[in-house]
Amino acid sequence: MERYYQPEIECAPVEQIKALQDERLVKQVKHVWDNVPYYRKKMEEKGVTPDDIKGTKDMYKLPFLTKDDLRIAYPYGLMGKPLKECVRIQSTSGTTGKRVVAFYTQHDIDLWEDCCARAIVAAGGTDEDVCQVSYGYGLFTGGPGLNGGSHKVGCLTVPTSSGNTERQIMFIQDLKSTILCCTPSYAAYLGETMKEMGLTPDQIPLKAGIFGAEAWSEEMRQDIQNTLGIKAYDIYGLTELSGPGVSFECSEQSGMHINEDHFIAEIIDPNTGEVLPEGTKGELVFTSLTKEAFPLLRYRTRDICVLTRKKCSCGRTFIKMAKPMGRSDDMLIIRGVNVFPSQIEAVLIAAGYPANYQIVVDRVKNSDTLDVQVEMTPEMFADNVGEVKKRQAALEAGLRSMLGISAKVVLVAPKTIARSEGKAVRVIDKRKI
Ligand code: DLL
Repeated sequence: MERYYQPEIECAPVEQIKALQDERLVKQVKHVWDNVPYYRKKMEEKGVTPDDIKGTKDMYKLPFLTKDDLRIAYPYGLMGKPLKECVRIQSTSGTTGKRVVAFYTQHDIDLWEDCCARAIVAAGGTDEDVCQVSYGYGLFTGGPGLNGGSHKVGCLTVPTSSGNTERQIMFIQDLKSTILCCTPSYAAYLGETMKEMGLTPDQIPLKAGIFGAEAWSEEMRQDIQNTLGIKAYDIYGLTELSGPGVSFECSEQSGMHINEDHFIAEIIDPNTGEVLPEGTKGELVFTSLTKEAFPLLRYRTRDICVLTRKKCSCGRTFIKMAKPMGRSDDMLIIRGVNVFPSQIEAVLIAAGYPANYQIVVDRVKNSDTLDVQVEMTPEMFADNVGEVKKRQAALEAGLRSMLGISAKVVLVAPKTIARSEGKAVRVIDKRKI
């Protein structure tokens, strides 16, 4: 039987959710206008005032916010509350450019943890569960967010944070952890290690996993589910909007319900900014309706995605987003063709390879090259050279048919490619270096 953390809103009639969004948007625009001079100026430049925003139908009038705005306004320029009322910051890893620092009031944290609690309950979590949180704790939102959600559900929370794989497995076994929260790449690594230790899925007490923070394919989900003997649920979020729990998967495991009482989602054409109809692929844009300290209106995530409001068998009425296919800034343009790492991953896993691979892009004599290094399983590694060559050719054919361009496949020995404890680094683009 499906269970909910806050059924009154998670399963509310769509009209009720939309009316709530209208009401909250009007309030939030006023809050931002009154308290965030940076955004007010953007509105003034566009000739918009809070009086023009009567509900979500007027959203399109509001200016977008981008990552560049966040950089310019760093660190305090987008705050909606005085520092005195804030109790926490979280921050992105800042691998490209300046870090994003997001601020929270106690109220913001409370609502964020509710969102994470909804995700845990949707994955079958109850106060009988032992929830091991193996996302990083600290500035990264993964650990603190799921930790708070787990408390709210009443699970016994095991805050292992990421890394120290042996200890993770010891706790899973000794404390009989039933729910695992971490990145999908770390879940795959934990699964691989347990398999090597001779543990079969029925000897692993886990029953569910809540995996997100990076793009992962449907094939990778199957792989993790089989190795760990669990149901693997996707969870999405970003620091700018609070962290994990902006959207989460239910028992249908076919896309993530967006917490629409807290966020409005739009899909736009990344080139023109035009709002696209439901069901069309484009860039995901979010407006936070309830955030006090860091209220972002029409924030461009750069994630490429599709929204659908088909009836869901779980009973939730929140709109669903498909798995993001990667970020528009993750998208590689190789010989003029758009390539997402997730497409490559899908081909590899469907052909029976583990999700341990690295994509190397370079430019040789003015032409782009695409090399995919893929780890073999120990069984494949034991094959003779002729067999390995055949496998290589088969993968190259599979990639050509998926991507429309050729790629060179290099099969490497098991354990050659570095494992990740957090977000995996899949692409090395030497053209930019
Ligand atoms: O990754 C928050 C999070 C933590 C989400 C734990 C889920 C679980 P950031 O570090 O700010 O926040 O990175 C946000 O990660 O814009 C997406 O590109 C990507 N991302 C997050 N979740 C997913 C997902 C956290 N389920 C960026 N699928 C986002 C694909 C995801 N990409």
